[in-house]
Amino acid sequence: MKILIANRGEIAVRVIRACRELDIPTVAVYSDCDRGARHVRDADQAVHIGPSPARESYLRIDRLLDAAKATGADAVHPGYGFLAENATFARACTDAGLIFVGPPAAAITLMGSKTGARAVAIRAGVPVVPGTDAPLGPRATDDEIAREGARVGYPLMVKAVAGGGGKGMRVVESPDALVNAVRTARSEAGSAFGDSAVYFERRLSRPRHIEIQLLGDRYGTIVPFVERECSIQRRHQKVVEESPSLAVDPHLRRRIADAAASVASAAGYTNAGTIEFLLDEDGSFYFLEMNTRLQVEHPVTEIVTSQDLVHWQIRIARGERLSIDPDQALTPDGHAIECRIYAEDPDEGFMPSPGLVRAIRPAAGPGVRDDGGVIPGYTVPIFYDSMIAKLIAGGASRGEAIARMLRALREYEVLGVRTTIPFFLWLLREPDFLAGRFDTTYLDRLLASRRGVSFSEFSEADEETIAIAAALDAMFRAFSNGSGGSRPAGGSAWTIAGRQEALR
Ligand code: MV4
Repeated sequence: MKILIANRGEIAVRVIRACRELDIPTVAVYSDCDRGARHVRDADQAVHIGPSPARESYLRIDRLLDAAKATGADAVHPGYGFLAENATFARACTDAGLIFVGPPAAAITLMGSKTGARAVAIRAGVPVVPGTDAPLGPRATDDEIAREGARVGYPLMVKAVAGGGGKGMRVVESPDALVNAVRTARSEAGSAFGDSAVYFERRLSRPRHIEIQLLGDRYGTIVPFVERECSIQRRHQKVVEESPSLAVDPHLRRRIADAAASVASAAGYTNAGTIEFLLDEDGSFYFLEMNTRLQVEHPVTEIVTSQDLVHWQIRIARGERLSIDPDQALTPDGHAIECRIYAEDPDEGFMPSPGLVRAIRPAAGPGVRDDGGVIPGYTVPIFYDSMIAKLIAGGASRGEAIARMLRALREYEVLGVRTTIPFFLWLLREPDFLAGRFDTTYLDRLLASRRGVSFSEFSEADEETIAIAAALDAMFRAFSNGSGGSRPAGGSAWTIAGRQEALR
């Protein structure tokens, strides 16, 4: 076997690591701006596939297949994003005689339609959020739309059939706003997915996002794992994930896992996939959608189950049988948490902060895993998602995992670009987060309530910075007349740290 990784960044590095462990040679692909990227260096071979825009490189099925042919690769790992959930790509790989390290194209197509996926769940006897069973016809009259809305009930959500991840979603509070919401949702879905079909679901007010990772082999065995909780999201982007969830006890865990396995079986699913659920305040859970790929947050599951999901993806693709104890897969050993580190400036509304990474020192030490994708000297491009690393911490308890994460976040150094590390240093000390009192609306509400307060105040200065701050502070004191000038009392964390240092 020889695997071409049709992706870039941290996930390409993650897959290369698994291949190394299995003694499988790897082929990286890269665009113009990724010539000096870490995944290109780490792979055994690398093939240039085009200009920086993804449409002209990482999304070019023809160039990826040519690269596989040219290097003698006989398998393709899609990673996540890009072509990972593109059934045309999966089929093109198998048609070219390549092993696609992922689910069958038919399963991608089936679950890619959100109404199709709902129908599979209903057929499997799994609860779905009350809603419409078929997409709303493109020529549905205003009367028909209103009748369907009344049947579902308010508040409701208009969702894109081809959507997922919150794109093209609209909340409708009352009947008079429905026809307009349908119109805008349709046009948004049309331009985002090339499919303007929409459907309705009753809106749950404060659900938690619980998902079940699973593996399926080619012999009909499905193994569901301990849940992940991904309720900490900003504008439909996950920022913190953990496993297990504080809201799930062993009995509920088994019920959700059984439901997930039933949906996967009914879809004829194989390889790694994830079933998303909404968990309501009253403890009821509802199927939401299925992700037919390896997910960004897969490491938290690996930590609490001691399984390597990428190893299993490859072994399943090679035709091996799953040999995981199902009870062990559902029994978390400790607790794990993941923070997604982005090259974004949290003090500027999470604006992307691309540019040259002058230095990077990842965190390490007990219970810490760095899934990084960037080396010093690399320029974080403007063309793709700006995640530069995932930091995962594990421990015997949630408290231990969080303490290790806070320690690791303080240890992590990135020079040259702004990162979301200061934001996490703040969030992971919030009382409601620490107590597990949150749902999918938590982070956006919390951020709205603290407008303007700098996150940098919460990142502790390192020794050198403290020394510089102390020296500057001593200088200000020496040259001031004792009134403290116009500087306010209190001040930034640096000022306080400097003052403490000077007082020693
Ligand atoms: C919902 C919902 C409430 N009720 N559906 C957002 C992303 C997409 N995958 C589904 N989403 C939601 N669907 C119903 N019927 C609330 C959300 C939602 C959400 C879900 C998971 C994680 C974060 C979220 C943030 C806002 C809304």
